[in-house]
Amino acid sequence: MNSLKSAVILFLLCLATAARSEDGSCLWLRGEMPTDITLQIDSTMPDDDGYRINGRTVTARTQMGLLYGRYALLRGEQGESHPFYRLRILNHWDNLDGSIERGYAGASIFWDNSSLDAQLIQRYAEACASIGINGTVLNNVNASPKMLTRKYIKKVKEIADILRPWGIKVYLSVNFGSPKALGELKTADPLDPQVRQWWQKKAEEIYAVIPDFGGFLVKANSEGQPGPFDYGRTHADGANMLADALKPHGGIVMWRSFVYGAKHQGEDRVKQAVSEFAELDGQFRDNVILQSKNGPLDFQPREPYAPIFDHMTKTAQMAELQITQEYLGQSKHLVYLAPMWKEFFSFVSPERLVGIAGVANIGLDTNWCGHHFSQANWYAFGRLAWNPMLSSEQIAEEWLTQTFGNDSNSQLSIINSQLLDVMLRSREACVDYMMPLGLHHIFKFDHHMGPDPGGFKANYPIEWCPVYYHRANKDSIGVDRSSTGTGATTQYREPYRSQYDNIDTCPEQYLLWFHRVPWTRRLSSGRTVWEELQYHYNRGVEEVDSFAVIWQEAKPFIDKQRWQEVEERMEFQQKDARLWRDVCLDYFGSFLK
Ligand code: BDP
Repeated sequence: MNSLKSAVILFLLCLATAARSEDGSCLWLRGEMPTDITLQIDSTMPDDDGYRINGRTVTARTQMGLLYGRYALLRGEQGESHPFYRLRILNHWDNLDGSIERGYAGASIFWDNSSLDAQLIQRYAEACASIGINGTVLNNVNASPKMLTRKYIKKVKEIADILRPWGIKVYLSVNFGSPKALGELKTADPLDPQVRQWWQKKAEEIYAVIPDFGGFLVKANSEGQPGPFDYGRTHADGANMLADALKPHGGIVMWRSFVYGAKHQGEDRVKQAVSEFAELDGQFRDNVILQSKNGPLDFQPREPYAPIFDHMTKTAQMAELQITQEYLGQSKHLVYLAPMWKEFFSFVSPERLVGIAGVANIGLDTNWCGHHFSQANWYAFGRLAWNPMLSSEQIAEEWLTQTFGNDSNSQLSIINSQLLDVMLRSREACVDYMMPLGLHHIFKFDHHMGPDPGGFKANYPIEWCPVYYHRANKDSIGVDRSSTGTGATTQYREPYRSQYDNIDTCPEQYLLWFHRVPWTRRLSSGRTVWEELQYHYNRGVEEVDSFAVIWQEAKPFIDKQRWQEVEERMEFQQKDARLWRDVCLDYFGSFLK
């Protein structure tokens, strides 16, 4: 009864919001709270912003717990809940000129030359708080040194002041070379006393205006960014220097393991994080967290888990997930990402991590995320960061109800269950029409939208060229990463090491990732590798076609504007899936003629 009532309240609330914003979109749980809820503080509860809901009474130890609990009540939750992770952080790859690296939903909500849109940032904060997100990195990991100048620190303070009531701490990405790049010192060597002092002073300057500042995120010695290697130092030297500067203020350093092309240039790219970091385990300060992408390459539609998570047993670790769909159709494809993230958690136990970061898909577009269904990925990220045990299905159901409404007796609930099915199948469909059987990184150069399996540019690093990732010829396809090949399988823990190493036991979804396979080899279906590729590419296209049929059926139940906007993208996705299939099958098929 209560949950039904909440759902109805929620729906009305969403409609009201939609009308107000004239964009037809409901950003879950935005707007006024119902007034018939009783709130109680209970100082005996664990100190972690959790809550207990009993009927219409919310009990928590902290004000934030009460806020989270009220949102949970609106979702129809009952009982007690505590956040699994202390750090639930969005990473915005926003540049100071307002552009967003890998952003597909308009310009930055934080940065451009005009003054802050405080109302907009507050709405963002509410949406984040409603799903438990409690931190945000405000700028791109490819960080401008200017971020640390007085002008921008002042702006960060303004943003922090707006986010604070919603329990959201701000963090900044920093450029490791800042003291030198800003012309203040001649070096950025982490062991140089002047450099260490520069960072201490910088930390003091920040904390003087933002006392609850969260800390720094760092991309160092990767893709051309400066770092400790520039001075013959290690990642630990670099991270510890920043950690020491932040420590007196309670700040943390999130140091990224997404590195390649520096110290281990020439080595199989998927091995380089372990090569660079494993030997440093145990050398990091206790306020350093190593932040690693879920897979060892780069946010592909499907990757095996990143083995770095197995290697760092004495170092705190966070997973970095990509909410923005750089490699999964950007803002044009309906792809629900929770199943991909749950797949990751099935290999890397949530207990191994101290937090989760998600590369945001948020911009100035009226619907925030470009594609209405991409909002579901922002939502799912927050919900999984709160509780990684939630199922993809439950999260999608919650999102659908809050977005399109719910009435258990109506046609709408039938449509919602069909849309749920679409969402749950969408990631596998994307893998099928883009890169099945362990294929990876065969995207067009630079912008990564669309297929280019034959891509090669002599003036580009080889690990940016699609041909490097499948190495197809007339006999075989795939990369031999077994113990007799590049040895990437040896970085995995058992039983995966043996399983992936052997072509007969390697799961077919990773086959071409770990093995070089003759086109004529028969797979479990009885089909050859070539036939199996065709089967998957065709299945992906058929799946998207079936999603489009369901979307047509949903038309009477969805407001006109949102239906139309999704419809346009759905048509594009159908065409794009065909393009992927046709280009890839033409290209790979050409080796077999
Ligand atoms: C890749 C993106 C690039 C990012 C990089 C990173 O293409 O824009 O800067 O990852 O994570 O996925 O640092």
